[in-house]
Amino acid sequence: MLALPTRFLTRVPPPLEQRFPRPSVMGIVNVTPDSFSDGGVNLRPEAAIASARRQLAEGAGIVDVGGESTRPGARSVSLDEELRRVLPVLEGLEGLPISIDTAKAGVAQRALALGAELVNDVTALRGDPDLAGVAAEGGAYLCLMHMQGEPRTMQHRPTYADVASEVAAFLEERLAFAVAAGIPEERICLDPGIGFGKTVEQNLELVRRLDVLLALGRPVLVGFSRKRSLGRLLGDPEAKTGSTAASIAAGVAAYERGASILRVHDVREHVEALTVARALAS
Ligand code: HH2
Repeated sequence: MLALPTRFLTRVPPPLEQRFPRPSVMGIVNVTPDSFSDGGVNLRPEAAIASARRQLAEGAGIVDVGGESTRPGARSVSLDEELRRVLPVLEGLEGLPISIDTAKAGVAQRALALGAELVNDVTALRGDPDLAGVAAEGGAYLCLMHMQGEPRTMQHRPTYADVASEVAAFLEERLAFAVAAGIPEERICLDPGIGFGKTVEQNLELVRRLDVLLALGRPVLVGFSRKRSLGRLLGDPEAKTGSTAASIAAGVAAYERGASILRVHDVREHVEALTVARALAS
């Protein structure tokens, strides 16, 4: 058999916009005791694996597996604990399209070795100095998300002069950083970080003015699913989550304003709604 030099054997994924045509759905499996909407539900690996498989069968293009909650007020978990939570799940999902929701290079590295395609880093490469190198070497897709502050304190009076242009300026800088670190631009998508250091009105404004983020030239991912802003918009000032119906409205609105990937908990409902929205798009 012809022996190929190893450089021909390394993974060269197609551009992110080809791999995830608009609209694509990213399902969610949180292997955590404390995630804001599905905490505890998927702590057993068998439950998490079954949930991911179901979401893929329902039409998700990829499923995001996370072992650390980033809900408002959440505290960080150790590398060992995060690995203990996600590794059995990733092993059970080998060969399927998986994204790893982590800010830790050690977790991303193990996930990529088990076949994960995308690194979803809510710190946009500000958390772990080794993560950019791991994503670059692993040939991974990367999602860079905006967050003001950090999960423990981010909802204490978030302030912006102009939320859309400040989020865009942040993502532009992070995109340049990632590219300089060796991650090809065509593998990167950008995310306004709904609920990460933003009021209800600021979250809505980011979707209304998604064109400001699209002007950066990269696909945009939006994660409005079940976020507390939706519950608060519906009149409960103490809401910790939003309903499925409210999530779908936000997801479809984001798609119509140009979002490519919708990160959602209720895959089947979003796939149905987006299929119709796409058919109706002019
Ligand atoms: N939201 C959450 C977690 N990760 N990643 C991206 N790129 N965008 C998001 O909007 C986003 C994210 C929070 O939602 P969830 O995973 O359901 O909850 P928790 O962080 O409590 O596990």
